[in-house]
Amino acid sequence: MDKSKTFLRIAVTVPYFYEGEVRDIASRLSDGGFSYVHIRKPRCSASEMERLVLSVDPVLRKRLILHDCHDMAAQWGVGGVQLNSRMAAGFRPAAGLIVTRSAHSLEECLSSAGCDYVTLSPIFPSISKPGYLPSIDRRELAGYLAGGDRPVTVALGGVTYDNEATLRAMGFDGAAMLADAWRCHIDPLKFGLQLITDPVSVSDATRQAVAALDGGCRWIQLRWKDAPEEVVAEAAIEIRRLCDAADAVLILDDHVQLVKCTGADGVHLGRNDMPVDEARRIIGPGYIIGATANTHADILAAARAGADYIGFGPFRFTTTKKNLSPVLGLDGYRAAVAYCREAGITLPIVAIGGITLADIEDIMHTGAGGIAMSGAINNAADPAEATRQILKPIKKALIWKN
Ligand code: TZP
Ligand code: MG
Repeated sequence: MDKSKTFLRIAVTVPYFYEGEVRDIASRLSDGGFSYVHIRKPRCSASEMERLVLSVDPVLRKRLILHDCHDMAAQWGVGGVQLNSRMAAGFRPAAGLIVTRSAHSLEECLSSAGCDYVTLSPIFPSISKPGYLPSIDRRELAGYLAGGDRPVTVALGGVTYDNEATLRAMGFDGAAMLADAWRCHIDPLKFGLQLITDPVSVSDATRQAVAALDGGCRWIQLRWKDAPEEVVAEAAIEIRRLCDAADAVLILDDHVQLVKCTGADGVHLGRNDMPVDEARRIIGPGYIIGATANTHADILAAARAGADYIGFGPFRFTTTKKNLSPVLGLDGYRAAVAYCREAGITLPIVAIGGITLADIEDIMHTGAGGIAMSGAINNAADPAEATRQILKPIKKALIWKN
């Protein structure tokens, strides 16, 4: 491997298997700019692994690196294997296999001479494991990376598309992403305002969506409690069409099983709905999952389970939702934002519950990433105009923040 030229971009799979994974792997390898995909499925069986690996096109399969089932690598036609220091001792790779090593210290990197590349982690606070923080001394790391006599070294842990340039500048030879390689990437400005529907009919649902989209909202949550599944599906398909025309995001409240068949971008789950990790395994990592939280413990649990944003509320009392949790007020948002910073949770906190135009500036000042609203838009005399007014302070705060 020519160290001076190649910057390796590597994707590490999510730890579970999901429908559509083969297509996702192929897209990362064919047009996603990734050199290799590491297949990391802790505690999987050899037959599960075989099914996944053999479903990948044989040409692309040459760029898969197995974290498990090493003995099968040559027979399955994959490109290589990833070993840890423990495994490396007795392992004799078949000729032609790429051999990579995992390391958690510079000493481990330096003892990995002879392998094709080594992944060093964690470099940044982990996204998939909140609280898993970097411990390698930055000065020693800089010295190591500047040195010539070391293996090709790829950063792992908290790596995102956004910090890839930083890693190049630090002297790394590559970047390995886990969460960021597979998740749905949404412009944070779209996440600024979520319109939550509160309809009595399909036409009412579409009317609410049309008004919010006209007003500039780019994120609709179809929420329709107590409606039969087929009626929610009908409304979702209509609103999907509207959202496509406006380049807007559509998520469904509760109905995990309708996400893929209606073409929605994801789902919002309350505290008594399907658990986030269970929904994640059903729809996979490329869809948005929002989770309702009322406490810091809820936020942490949602982040660990793989949520993409937190619907944190209620801000104040509202009649839109039954069985309301305790109200949080501005102090609740300040405390939650501080808690997330401390706990290494980077998910946007979306404020919800009884919010009006007059509250937005203050709420955004707490560090919240966005606002979710129902009544203040749907019940306004002119919902599109109300949306326009509401978006002004949100955009101002987000442009300043980003
Ligand atoms: N979850 C917490 S409060 C709420 C939901 C769905 C309702 C938000 O509606 P409104 O009318 O903006 O209070
Ligand atoms: Mg719900």
